[in-house]
Amino acid sequence: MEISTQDGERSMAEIMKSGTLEKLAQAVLEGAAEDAKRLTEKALSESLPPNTVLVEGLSAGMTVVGGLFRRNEMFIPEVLLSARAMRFGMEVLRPLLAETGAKPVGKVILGTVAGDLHDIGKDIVHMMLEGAGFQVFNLGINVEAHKFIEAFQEHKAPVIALSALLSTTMPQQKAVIEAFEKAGLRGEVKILIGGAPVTQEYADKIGADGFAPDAASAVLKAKELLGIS
Ligand code: B12
Repeated sequence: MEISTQDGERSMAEIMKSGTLEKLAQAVLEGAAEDAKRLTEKALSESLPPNTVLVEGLSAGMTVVGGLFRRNEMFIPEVLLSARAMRFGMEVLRPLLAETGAKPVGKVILGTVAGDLHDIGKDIVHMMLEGAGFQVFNLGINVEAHKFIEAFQEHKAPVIALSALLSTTMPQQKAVIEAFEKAGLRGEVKILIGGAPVTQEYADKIGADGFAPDAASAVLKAKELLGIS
């Protein structure tokens, strides 16, 4: 890593730590799952907060992957290897992010909508919510609208969080809202939506209660929707 003059202000320990995060991002980019796991553990052993390791290490790598995929410089098999590497690191972080929340502050039902198989961002939202003390019922990917209703009837979670990564599956977020309306349950839930192509404008348009652009703001939004400060 190149050290600029600005780095003169930082301690050697900090520079070494950021070096680990860079290597971790690189491991995700290269799809090196074992390295991603090892570097996640190393970053934690350097006392970096789990959240920093997630955002500045694992997610940073995946953001680069996103850009390369978009420009056709990286292809699906490689993207899947990166996703796997990210997951290896996430498994190390999961219990640590979960244990930072003292007692459950609320319940959230979370899922990727029908027709959509993307789950990396959703699972980060899951971890961050858990870390903030929420109990999360993660329904997985490709979840039909009626499954969200069934999960609500079972768990009585007041927040339904919907992930969509494709412009073709965004309308499924609307379909879930309509399904709650049809079931006469719309007034009992707050619907939070997200995913790379989703915007506040879209949330307003389909009558969702909230939108958040990333996992950290998803936590803030979920709290806001439940009136928790
Ligand atoms: C990884 C990936 C895949 C992997 C998914 C692996 C997995 N297990 O998830 C694979 C290879 C399977 C895949 C397949 C496809 N993909 Co894809 N994929 C991506 C890629 C490169 C990264 C997505 C990702 O994981 N990002 C990292 C995470 C951390 O970010 P995120 O998902 O945005 O999540 C954050 C926020 O959005 C938010 N968030 C997410 N969910 C939620 C939910 C709530 C409630 C809230 C509040 C917030 C929130 O918080 C997260 C964390 O901060 C994106 C490119 C991109 N830049 O997004 C394309 C992308 C999403 N894919 C795309 C396409 C076209 C496809 C395919 C159709 C390709 C094909 N021709 O087959 C298929 C569709 C499969 C399907 N039916 O779902 C397009 C979508 C274009 C569009 N607007 O519709 C993208 C944008 C790439 C592109 N530019 O072309 N893909």
